[in-house]
Amino acid sequence: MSKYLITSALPYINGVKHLGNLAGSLLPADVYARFLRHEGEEVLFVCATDEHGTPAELSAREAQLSVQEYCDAMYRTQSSIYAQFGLSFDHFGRTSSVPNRVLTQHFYEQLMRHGYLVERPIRQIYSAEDGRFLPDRYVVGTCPKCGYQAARGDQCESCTAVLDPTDLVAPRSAISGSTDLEVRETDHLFLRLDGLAGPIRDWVDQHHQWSRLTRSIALKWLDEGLSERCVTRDLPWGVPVPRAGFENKVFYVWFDAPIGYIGATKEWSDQAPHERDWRAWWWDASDVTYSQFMAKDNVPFHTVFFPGMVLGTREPWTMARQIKSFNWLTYYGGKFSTSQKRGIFLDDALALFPADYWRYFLLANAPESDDSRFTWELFAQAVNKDLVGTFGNFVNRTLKLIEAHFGHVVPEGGAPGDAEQRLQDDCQRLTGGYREHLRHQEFRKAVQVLRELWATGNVYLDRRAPWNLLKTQRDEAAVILRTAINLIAYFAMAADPIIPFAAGTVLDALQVNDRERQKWLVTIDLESYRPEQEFRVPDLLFRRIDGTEIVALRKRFEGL
Ligand code: B3M
Ligand code: ZN
Repeated sequence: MSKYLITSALPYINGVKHLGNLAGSLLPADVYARFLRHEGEEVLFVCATDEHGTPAELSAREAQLSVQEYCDAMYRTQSSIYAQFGLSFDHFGRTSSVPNRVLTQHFYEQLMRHGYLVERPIRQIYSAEDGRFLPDRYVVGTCPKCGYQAARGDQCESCTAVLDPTDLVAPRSAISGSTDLEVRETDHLFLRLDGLAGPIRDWVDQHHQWSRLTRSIALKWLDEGLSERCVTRDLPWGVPVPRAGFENKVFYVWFDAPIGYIGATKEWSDQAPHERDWRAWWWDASDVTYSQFMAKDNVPFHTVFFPGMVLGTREPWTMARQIKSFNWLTYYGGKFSTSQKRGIFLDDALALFPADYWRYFLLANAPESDDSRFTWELFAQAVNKDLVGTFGNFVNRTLKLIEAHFGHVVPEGGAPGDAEQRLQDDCQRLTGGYREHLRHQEFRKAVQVLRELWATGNVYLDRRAPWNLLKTQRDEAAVILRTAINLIAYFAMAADPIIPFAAGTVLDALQVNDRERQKWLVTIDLESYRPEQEFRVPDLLFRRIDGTEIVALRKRFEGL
């Protein structure tokens, strides 16, 4: 028996996230968690807001709040948005929590003890015009590796090279644009990644099941050779460094952020210490299978940097077995941009359409093997064709027909025939494939099969045309409709990981009880929802998005 630990990359606290963040980590992690729970596995799905670093500080300043107040408010906003999207976290924590501080300082002690942290003087960039040290990402310039001209001091967005600000050619302040930058010397701590390269590579080599994207990024980093990385910063906000002379410094945000996965689990366990044990998931836990979900720019930190930290402690922390990474979701082929107000933020998305519409589209078009495009036209097509036209239509026409001719109970009829047997076999085969894809975290393929499964319902109804038999062969019509209402229950159960709200509405209307729901899709039995069981006809599950609406949405979101 294995236990499944699932984490999504921790969203930054500095504002409401956009559809890309949902598509590239939070949502697929949720689908996987929901799927495994249905499969009867023991699952722990944790996430948190990533609250340290300069983006938090600067956003707070913009909002004219203290950093603490800003983070408190934004934590509430983000939590509520994720709940509205149906993200089924067992716990959604914060990297600024006490458990995370304690754990981060523990990692520091261990790494120090084994000689993987060293103190060195560094030359830091100070901007006279801004009156402050410039954190890495507020120094921009030309990437020394690929020549991209707007590379940030921590990472080049174009080639994903991880950088130090002093690596940049022609650096300037991202705040003021000033090139009047001066270098001052101060002591910082460095993680000896160079000394950890061997163990990290051994660990990477043990994971051939990673996708090509994840592996290639990890290997590229390792092949380029690892060097020491500075893990402290001259900032007031963050996890304090418990060391003489470091009173005004904190840990670098990427040092404490991944520890936040453990910190969030500890928060969860502290809420019910007699029932929950965070150590059972993280410490010497060989029965735990751990999957991480993230966008590709986070891969170096999860395949090299954080594993290096973990290996350097020489303690038995759980390490990821699967690292599922995603390419970009684009808005009409371009980058989602906060500053240019291009693209769709999650609060706007929820105000426009129900969460399931977004979930369905983003999973059907998950940027798995390549970037994928969001366009309103594609969005409307997915909603209109698949949700309204296939699933919604099948549910609606079946239940309406039964209601009109048999009332609100599953019709009684004769025995199922060959057509029903074939249908059952098809469903069994399709759900088998669907479960395989979800098990392998192949979300696009899973949705493709789900769509095929739904389509079998409409094909069956059209072929058997029960409406023609109601007068002359009422018994036969009853068998067909009884089979069809059973299909609805299966379709909804299958859909639950992808569109949980609509699935819940359907299962509630059919009064499918928890015991039935727990049977999930393992054996399809189109006779299990019995005659005489009562149902309600739910309101229309989905609504069409028409052409004029699309035009208006395009205009509203086209950006500056
Ligand atoms: N907050 C970056 C991001 O949102 C970062 C992820 C942390 S995962 C430990 O892309
Ligand atoms: Zn570059």
